[in-house]
Amino acid sequence: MTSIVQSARTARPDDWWRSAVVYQIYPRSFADANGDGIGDIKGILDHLDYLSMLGVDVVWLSPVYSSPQDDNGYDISDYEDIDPLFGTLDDIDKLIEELHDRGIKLVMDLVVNHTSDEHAWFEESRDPESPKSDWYWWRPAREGHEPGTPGAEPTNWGSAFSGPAWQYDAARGEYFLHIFSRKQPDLNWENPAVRTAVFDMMNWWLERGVDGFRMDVINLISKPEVVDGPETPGTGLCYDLSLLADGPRMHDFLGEMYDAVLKGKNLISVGEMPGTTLEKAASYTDPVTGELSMVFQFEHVGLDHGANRFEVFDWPWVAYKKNVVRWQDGIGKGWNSLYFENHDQPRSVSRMGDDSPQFREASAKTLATILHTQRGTPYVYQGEELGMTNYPFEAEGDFRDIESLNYLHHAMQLGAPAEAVLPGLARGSRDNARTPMQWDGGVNAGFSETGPWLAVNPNASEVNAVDQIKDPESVFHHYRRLIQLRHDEPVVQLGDFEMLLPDDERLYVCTRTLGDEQVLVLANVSSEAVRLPLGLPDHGACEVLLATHEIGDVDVLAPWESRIVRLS
Ligand code: TEU
Ligand code: CA
Repeated sequence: MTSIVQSARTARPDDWWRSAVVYQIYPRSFADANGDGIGDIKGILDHLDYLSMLGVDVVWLSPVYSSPQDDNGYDISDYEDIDPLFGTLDDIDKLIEELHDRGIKLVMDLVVNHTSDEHAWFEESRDPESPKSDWYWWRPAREGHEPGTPGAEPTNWGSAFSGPAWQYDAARGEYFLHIFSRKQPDLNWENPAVRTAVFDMMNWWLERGVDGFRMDVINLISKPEVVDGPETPGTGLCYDLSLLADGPRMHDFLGEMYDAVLKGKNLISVGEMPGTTLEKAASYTDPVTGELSMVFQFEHVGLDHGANRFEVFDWPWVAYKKNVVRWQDGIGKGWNSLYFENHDQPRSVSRMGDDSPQFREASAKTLATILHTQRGTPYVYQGEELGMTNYPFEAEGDFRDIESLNYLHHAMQLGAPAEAVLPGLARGSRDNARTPMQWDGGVNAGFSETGPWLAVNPNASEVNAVDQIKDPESVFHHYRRLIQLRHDEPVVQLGDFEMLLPDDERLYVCTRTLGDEQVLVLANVSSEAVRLPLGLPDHGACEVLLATHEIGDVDVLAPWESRIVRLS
């Protein structure tokens, strides 16, 4: 259903973000200025010149708001204050100012599918007589069941963090919905007062000077009918998050948000949308009727998963290439975000590349070449620009993430021995992305004076920012050049995408075309040398825009070699 407001919308002129590159900071792991082992805003302030050198246009800052830190800040107890762990409102004002002085914009994380259970709104809501009694998803026990007993949950919905998605609240005598942890109750967006409160808060941040929002699981704000879903085999629960996604009122809610907050302000807005479809993503980002600049979709990051993210297979390149084509073509007039990494994904060089000492650098560069020559807005996650790798996790005590630990404990309750679960956890855990940023080869990798909250990767002496800044051939400088290329070349920003050799398992080859301009991307995604097949566009005498290796034989790509050449 298209509302009147939406159909009255005109194309946005404010689409500067089509040529931008975004850098994500996960503050807990970026830099610790006060020596408590946890990253903070002052730590970010100490490294702004690093971001300038890299050349990024926007910083997306993961949550720094008041929070009990059950999910590292994605459980917010006050949207309009900063957690003392990270600093103060003065610190954030300073960050906005100093970023702006360098021509960098700041995007805040907006986590409004749920709050913390320690948010005043939730505490009030637990009282059925309070004006906020309907601000969350309260439901009575399943009919014929004693409230609070096993199986009495209103539906069989499973939480993304294992176990039922309903928690019994003895004070209220009812259950509340939490798609994530039980300390993250879902807000009831059906209630107009909830929407107004969220929009007011967003405008409060815009008045403080921020330039946009990254919207956490925003396609979960409109829920489907509250009824049982199909059981995920062997679990007794329905764990399919996509069944809860993209509910019927998404366009109403986002349309209201657009009108109340986003419209006409030159902002960047990106909706994180697990389980969304290509068609939906295109509609959310349509330049005329859509509500958002772009989305994070999840199809490509699920390609190497079995039953869940802790069952990980080798990276399926042919399937990935097919998926790239599907999204590059299918998003149409809409717009996509380009990412391999963020704070929820394992490190790409370990997952898709070859993180052995011999090929780590080349594969990190080539993965970057592949991502940064697609159409869309590229995101760089802290440390990705250094080719940081997964951590060699072994024991339960090595992990910190609630998702990993809940999964392990839940599997053990169901009878699995820890040894059977830990290898999958090591490969799939979000903690791989959350080890401290490797600034230098010294104590705690230059992240902190103190032992950090999550161990530093033992390879910090070989993989760190200080060394890479000095080395013009480093992964860092490759990223810097790719970012420069996006800024300089309209064909990289906007050109049409064509995949060549779609069925080749070792080569990733594509062209981008804009008017008379055309570039060719050649990449070897294997750890063996590969001879290029006949029939590719003639490129031997063309201008090389960026290459990972000294070019010897133009028709042979060394392991993980990639080149970007100008065909026209
Ligand atoms: O993540 C949502 C999400 O669906 C996943 O990427 C998530 O990591 C989950 O593990 C699925 O397996 C967002 C945030 O990025 C994440 O850090 C939060 O934990 C989550 O929402 C809840 O706010
Ligand atoms: Ca600190």
